[in-house]
Amino acid sequence: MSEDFFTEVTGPIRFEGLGSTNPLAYKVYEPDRLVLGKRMEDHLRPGVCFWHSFAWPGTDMFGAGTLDRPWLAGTDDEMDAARRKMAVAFEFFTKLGAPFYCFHDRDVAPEGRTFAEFRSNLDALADDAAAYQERTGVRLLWGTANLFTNPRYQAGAATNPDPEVFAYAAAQVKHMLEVTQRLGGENYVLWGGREGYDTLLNTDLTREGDQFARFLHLVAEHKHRIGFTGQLLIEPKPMEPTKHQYDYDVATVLGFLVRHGLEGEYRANIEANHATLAGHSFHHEVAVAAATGMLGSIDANRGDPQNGWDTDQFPNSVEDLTLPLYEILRSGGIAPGGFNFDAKLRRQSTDRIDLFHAHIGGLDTLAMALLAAADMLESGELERLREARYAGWQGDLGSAILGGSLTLAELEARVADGSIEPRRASGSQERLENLVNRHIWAVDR
Ligand code: XLS
Ligand code: NI
Ligand code: NI
Repeated sequence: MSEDFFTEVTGPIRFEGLGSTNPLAYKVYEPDRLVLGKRMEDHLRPGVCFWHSFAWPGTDMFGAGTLDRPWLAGTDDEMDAARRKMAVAFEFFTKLGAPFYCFHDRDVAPEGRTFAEFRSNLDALADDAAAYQERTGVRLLWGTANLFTNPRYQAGAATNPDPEVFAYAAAQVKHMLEVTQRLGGENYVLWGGREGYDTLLNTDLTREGDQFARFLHLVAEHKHRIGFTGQLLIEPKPMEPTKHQYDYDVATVLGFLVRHGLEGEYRANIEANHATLAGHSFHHEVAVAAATGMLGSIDANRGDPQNGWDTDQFPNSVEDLTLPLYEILRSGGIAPGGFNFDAKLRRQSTDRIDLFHAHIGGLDTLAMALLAAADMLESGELERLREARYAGWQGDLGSAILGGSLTLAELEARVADGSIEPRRASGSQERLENLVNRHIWAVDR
């Protein structure tokens, strides 16, 4: 089934360069441009998310849907509506020129009355998706199961006080993992939607932690059993919808994995707005993941500095994205992850074409940040200065300490006899900040 919903856009969005005033052209994003020897598209691996763009009508907690999404309006035949939604989504992916997409089971398939019905709806729509992928070349960056919308999950999925809810969530994840595999998905994401608590008064933290670990073990075991070769990813978020979410941030997730013997099975899907909700910068979360082998994939978006919730806006700040991209390049790239636009239109952006403006802007911003980051990495300036700061550790004392050949008492003796006399060195933060800005300002667009 072909669709013609976005009639204002006829062909794929093209690169026209910074001189172009055409709002429907890329100014910086040029998929085939080589950056550090690799195509821009292969660096960024951008993906469109199904939920915000096609499964959300523009509701907020005070108002009804505002967006023009006719397939979401009540209909007698839910499968027809779901097929239309998928047709429009693939029309969008191809017109935008996005190589990837992501979805939750529930974004594409009507729930039906029973799990068996849901599963067969999902299978039918996955067959459609496979045909669209084949025809368009668009690939699945990741799949995931929605374990948070249905009221059954009000008290969590794996961490629910009721084991039957755990079982239900397990069934959903098993099936969606298999659908993801069938569609050639390169990753599978677990966002702990309601894995957390609203109040400690009714919460058994020890028990819920054990349940969660069991769930993650089951998923990893099933991945190996079916031979899924993609990455398993956990998406940290500190709060919302629950008051406190267990997967608070990258460091917390890593600690949990290590404590439960799950290290090596999961990496992180880092979302910019979740980082800021946790009181971190996006740069911090990416850097922690890169430093600990946890870098998996990115949910690209941004929050609003004045609002304390997950506003999921499209990224538009090169300053904010350059350093995260620098960390990513430095650690060898984001593949098999990518940059999924987990971002939604503002509720008043009601024209169909707004979806294009949003993604074009997001892609151009990412592309610009990539260029600045690549330029900075190529110059080697930051790396040299960082290394120089730790130069002392290359000497005898440093290697002896790290090699484990010096005891606390021996260190005391050396300090006491005056042979160790530390001198302070400047951290030169402002100089480094200027250096970063120079690369952003001078980048060859
Ligand atoms: C919500 C999350 C969600 C995940 C996928 O805040 O970002 O969209 O990415 O379940
Ligand atoms: Ni997300
Ligand atoms: Ni989010």
